[in-house]
Amino acid sequence: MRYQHMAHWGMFEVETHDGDVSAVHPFRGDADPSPILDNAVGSVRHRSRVAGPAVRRGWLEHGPGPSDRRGNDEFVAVSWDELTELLAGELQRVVDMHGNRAIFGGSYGWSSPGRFHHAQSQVHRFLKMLGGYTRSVHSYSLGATGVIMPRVVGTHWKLFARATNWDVIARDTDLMVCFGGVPLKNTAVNDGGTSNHPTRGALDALRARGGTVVSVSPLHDDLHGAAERLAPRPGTDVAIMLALAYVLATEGLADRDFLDRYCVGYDKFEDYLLGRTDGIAKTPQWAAALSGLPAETLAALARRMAAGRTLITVTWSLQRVRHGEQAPWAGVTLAAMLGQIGLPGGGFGHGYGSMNEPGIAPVPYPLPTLFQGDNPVGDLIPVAAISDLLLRPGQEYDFDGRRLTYPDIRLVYWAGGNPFHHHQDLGRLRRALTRPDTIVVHDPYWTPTAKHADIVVPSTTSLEREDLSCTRNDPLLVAMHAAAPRFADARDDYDTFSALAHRLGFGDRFTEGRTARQWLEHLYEQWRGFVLADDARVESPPEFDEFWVRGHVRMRTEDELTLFEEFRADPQRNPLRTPSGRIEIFSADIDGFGYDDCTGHPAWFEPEEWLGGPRAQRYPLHLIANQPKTRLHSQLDHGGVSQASKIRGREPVRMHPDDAAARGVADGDVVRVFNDRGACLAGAVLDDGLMPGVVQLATGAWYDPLDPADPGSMCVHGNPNVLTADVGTSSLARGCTGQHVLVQIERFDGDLPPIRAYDPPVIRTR
Ligand code: PGD
Repeated sequence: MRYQHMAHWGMFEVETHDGDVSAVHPFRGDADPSPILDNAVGSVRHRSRVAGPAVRRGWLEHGPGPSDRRGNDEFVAVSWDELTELLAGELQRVVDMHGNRAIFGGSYGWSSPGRFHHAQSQVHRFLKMLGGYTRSVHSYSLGATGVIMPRVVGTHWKLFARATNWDVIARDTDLMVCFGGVPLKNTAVNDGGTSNHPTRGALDALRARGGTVVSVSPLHDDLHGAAERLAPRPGTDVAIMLALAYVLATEGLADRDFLDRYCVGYDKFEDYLLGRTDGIAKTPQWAAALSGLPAETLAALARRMAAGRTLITVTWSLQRVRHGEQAPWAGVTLAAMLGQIGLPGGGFGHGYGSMNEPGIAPVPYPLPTLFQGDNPVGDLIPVAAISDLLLRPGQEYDFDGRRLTYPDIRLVYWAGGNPFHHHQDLGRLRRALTRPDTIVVHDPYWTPTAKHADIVVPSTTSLEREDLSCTRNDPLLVAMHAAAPRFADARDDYDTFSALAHRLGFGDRFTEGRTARQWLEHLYEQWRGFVLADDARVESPPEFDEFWVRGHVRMRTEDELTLFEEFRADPQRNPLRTPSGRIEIFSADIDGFGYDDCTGHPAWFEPEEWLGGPRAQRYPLHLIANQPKTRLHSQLDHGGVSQASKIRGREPVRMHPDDAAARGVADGDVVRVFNDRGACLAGAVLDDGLMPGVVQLATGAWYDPLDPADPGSMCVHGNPNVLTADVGTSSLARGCTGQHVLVQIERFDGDLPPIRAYDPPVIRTR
């Protein structure tokens, strides 16, 4: 028997044996399925599963309150009735004594696909009905972009959802200049799932037609296959873009008509570019000194860009650094100077190679998502300010032109995310997590976040439940069939919240009288109405029962899409949603905020963590902490594909052979990666595809402190977020900056500590 299912990394069929996944078969319609599908084998009954409700002993015995025992205490197994009683009572206490704003329910994280059981939708809907919660805005993926791009081009999500299609690029682009490359490993993944992976094929088709791809990245494998590779010093892409813009401006290659008709503020930017405002002309020579790339190469590239149909792309990773607002802003500005925005195969793209979605044709229908309602509480934080929120109650801070105050948080509620994966400076996060009265975590696994909770709620994995899967850029609506029985005493998050809601007096409102299966039918029928009303639909969706047996329905897609083509065709009728209706190369609003770390036009700001600054004297290696290729984030780190990449159980750190030799490190050695914030062990992999001075350690190894009592303890497993700085991109967006950090590396000759990351904590019965 095979069961059809969906993961964030693709559609597949599952074979099971003894209640667990024994084999995985990719969907036949997928052109390039992801190898990480195999991580699902053995994942349902893995020893790291949370088998039943558990409460931290200190919390159970002493009641709610700040505690430094979190992450270093044993748990007590409780029944579901006890859990419901304790948790409902604690929520009520916090609401009565401190108000709903004392609950932090941001609960950031990817959880698993499926539109109904989506953990964030469930927790947010529940907390809204409870009276609201302090929320988080934007994402770790796109913290800077989410704030800067609406101010520059009036949107951020349309840049991906309505990106120029891969088919158009393969057909029309002459030159694709990719800042950050187009890393295929990231296109394995799509938030909500995907039925096809077209990126590899599209790039191959572009090259077969005679198009050229230029990859600007310190990592050779950020682009597969034939490409011109420019390896700059990390963090200098904006300087490179400015130098390219300088050549266009000074050699008469900028499209003045486009800049006049479709943009505002070019002249102010040009004053900066040419050095009229700060005395520094942003010449190729100037950028060469910063980036290490030859000035002639940059000048020649600029001229080639102006000579044909050119697409400039910027990966999301380039905005996950200090001053991350600048790279996408400078990229749009450069594309505007070429005058090809809105033309097939030309202009700007953001996120090709960051996730599967950009470049895939969108569907024109609303998705069958769970309506969450309004949040009666107005307090918010930018998502990556979690430690500041907990450590600085009452303190004011800047965000996107506003002055906000951190509320005093008493209860933290997390379902479907892993802050010990996603947040920076984990030592600081651990100190922050000592402050609240109560931390609640729903997760199928004993992640490090679950181990730091007071109340741990065992969730099912998506494989144990039925759901609907679809995303805004995939033609299929998919029936996700349950493949395995529920593990031990795990429950769907929906059932947990239903029980809590009943205990708190709003159960009927929360469930609307529906079982989970009835919710799926309800969401499907609503969605079916939209499709049936569309005369141009490609397929008529059948009634639910037939759909469920058939497995999927194909939707119409908007093919041949070019980003901003309507705006180009008629900027008066189709203005951008910016104050001017045009592309804001200069933003009077941002200028008016008076921030010194994000001014009115794109500019070069020297970061703290880069090889050209004073900090590199102490920590001379630039670590790129990017997305892993063997799993999604921290999910299924214990799976076979992820484990096969580890070196003596540690996450691999890639180093240039010269850097390794200078430290007496051989391939396969365990090394200590450190700076003044923390340290971790990792396994050395020598690779001359990295530029010297650059090392790479992916995120996602489960945090595993040598001494769980010590917040500053070394992670023995290789989580780079013990090293990264907990500092926002700028006063404007305060986005995550985890992608870059300076470190030193030495061979580790001590006794190798065991990996305990996947072991459950001590759990006693009463
Ligand atoms: P995941 O590992 O996906 O990481 O951070 P995120 O928190 O999303 O965590 C999801 C959790 O949900 C897992 O623990 C999983 O078990 C759980 N889960 C799955 N299904 C369910 C369910 O049905 N119910 C419940 N309750 N739980 C479920 C990702 C974040 O990390 C992102 S998006 C980015 S882009 C960032 N990138 C970087 C980076 O580039 N560099 C650094 N240094 N750090 C980063 N962190 C960010």
